[in-house]
Amino acid sequence: MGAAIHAQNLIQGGCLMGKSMAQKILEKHLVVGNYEVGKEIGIKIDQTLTQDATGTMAYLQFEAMGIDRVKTDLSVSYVDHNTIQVGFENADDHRYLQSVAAKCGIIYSRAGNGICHQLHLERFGKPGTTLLGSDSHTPTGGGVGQIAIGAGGLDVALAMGGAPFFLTCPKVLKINLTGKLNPWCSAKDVVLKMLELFTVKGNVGVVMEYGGPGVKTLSVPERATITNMGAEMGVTTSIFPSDEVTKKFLKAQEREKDWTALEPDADAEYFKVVELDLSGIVPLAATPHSPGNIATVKSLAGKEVNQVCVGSCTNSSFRDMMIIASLLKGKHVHPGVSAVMASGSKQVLTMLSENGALTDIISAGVRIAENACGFCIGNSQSPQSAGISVRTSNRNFEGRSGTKDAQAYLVSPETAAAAMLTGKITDPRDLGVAYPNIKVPAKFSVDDSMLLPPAKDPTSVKIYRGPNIGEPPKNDKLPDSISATVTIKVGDNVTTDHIIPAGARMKYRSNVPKYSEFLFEVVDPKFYERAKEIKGKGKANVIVGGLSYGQGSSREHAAMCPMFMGVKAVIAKSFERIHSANLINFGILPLTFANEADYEKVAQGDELEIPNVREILAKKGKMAVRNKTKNLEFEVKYEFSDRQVDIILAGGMLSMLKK
Ligand code: MIC
Ligand code: SF4
Repeated sequence: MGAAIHAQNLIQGGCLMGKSMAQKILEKHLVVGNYEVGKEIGIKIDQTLTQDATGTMAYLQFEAMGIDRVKTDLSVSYVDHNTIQVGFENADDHRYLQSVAAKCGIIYSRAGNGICHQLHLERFGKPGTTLLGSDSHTPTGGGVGQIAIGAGGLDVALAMGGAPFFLTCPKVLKINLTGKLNPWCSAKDVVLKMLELFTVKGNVGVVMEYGGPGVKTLSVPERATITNMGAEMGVTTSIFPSDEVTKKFLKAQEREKDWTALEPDADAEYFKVVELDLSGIVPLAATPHSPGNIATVKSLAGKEVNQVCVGSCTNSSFRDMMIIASLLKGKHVHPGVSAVMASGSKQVLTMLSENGALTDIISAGVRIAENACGFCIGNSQSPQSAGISVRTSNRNFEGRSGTKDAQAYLVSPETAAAAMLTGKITDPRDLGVAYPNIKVPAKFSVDDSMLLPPAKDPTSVKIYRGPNIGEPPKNDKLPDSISATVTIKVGDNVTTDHIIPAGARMKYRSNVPKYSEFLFEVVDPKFYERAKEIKGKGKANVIVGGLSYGQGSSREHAAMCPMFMGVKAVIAKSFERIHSANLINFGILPLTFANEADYEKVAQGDELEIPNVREILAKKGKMAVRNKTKNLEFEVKYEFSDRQVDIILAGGMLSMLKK
């Protein structure tokens, strides 16, 4: 035994071990640096995706770079978030997006076609390739064996221009799946189990690679549900092998030619292997207000439910919707429940309509929303005051549903259907009916008519700019020393939904001065006024945060709007990957307390000073923050590559590119 461990160490030390899937793809795409865990690497991006809420800024930034046509193999601009269109803003944004796509060589997916991640999986995702998307759930593509990563719009714009995407070379963790899911237990329960095991923080810089004999028991949409919600754990991405199941899926989508096999080497090296027995999974739920608060559905059974929403990029495949349809067939939604369905794509909705399942859903009394994000982002279907909403989506942050005191529970389609019928949280195994046997067709309904190809003659396209479209704001270069006031101090697990809300406010995404008025709205509605006053006095604003600051979405407005309000630094116990990259891109310093206990040494309203900050960064020296109000000093840490230091000194990526 001892000898075996020794031999294993020798092999690891001598780097004779085989490669994980992540390593294979990353190495193949490496353009800057070496594959060395923890070091910054630059990779070539094959495909990009944007959605309308992050896309307008991404394309404005792309335009500002002065590049005429995208340099990727494929770039797609989806319209799925802001489809409600109350007021002119969203429609104007969509016209802008359509025209810029036509001119710059991008495929445009029209509103109504579906949710970016579901659509990309169906129509474009290719095993072995890289995908960068301006949405945190881009890792859905890991379901077909892509290295699919979420990023801020500016990083996606750069990738469209042919620049490498920079990331910290990740540690690869293997999840060894064994067994097979029992009836009523689904992929959603698997990822909720993962969230119970790994929580929503502490997984930055990790790729989760799924393997083992259990993999072949999961379909591509089931795998995609799992990789989709990897985002909630804060990992760089999650990936499944590309196997016969993947081939079958691509064939059903008339894309068999896109298939290639992908698997790790038999002796692949992982920093950790975690065993997960699918047959031990039971129905689970994420309870308010975090996807990481996991409980068994059984333990919550009996709780009265006011609303049930099915859909979102996590659970809106044909099979997911068929589960709902089959369980509702011939029955009615409980009178206490408002039930809503938003299927993930036009393809899924068409197939439900063709096979009659849509009739079963409508007859049961479910409200049919369009194929879009809808309820998931809280721009529609806000629950009643203090209402309990059961959802198949991936995030239940406070206020995200559009109702501040609502309680959202995240569950599988099986558990959602049970709540629709009973009006209570119900373990679906207790419904007392047979588990539906869903036959997934060998051929899906393929119709790409809502995917508009770019113009053949780009010179003929005039870019449409309605009054909602502003200029992307730029920052000044970093001052020699920072003299600032702590405008707000927040606790652990502050999400980008807390920093800048989505929902009804999202229509201002293309108008940064207006959108900035809603910074920290759900936490402290006075933030904007204070920040404005401090900025007016010629001082900088500083934000103080706890652990895992900036969790959740990729929205770069959570950095861009603070930048616009004069925020120069965020000092936190730790940061999430995408948000920290966005802060750097917009010239804001993400600093961590060298000693976590120093978090207590700073309060809202304190006057801070970071002397000689430019000089320190240029030399990568030790940085101290002076708290003038409390007359004390504490050390802060940063880990910036030379490239990142240059970006920060210049006052952000756009200023640097200009220079
Ligand atoms: C989300 O689910 O939070 C969003 C809305 O899709 C965001 C993107 C955005 O804020 O536009 C995300 O996941 O990145
Ligand atoms: Fe849309 Fe919700 Fe998915 Fe974000 S998580 S892309 S809002 S469906």
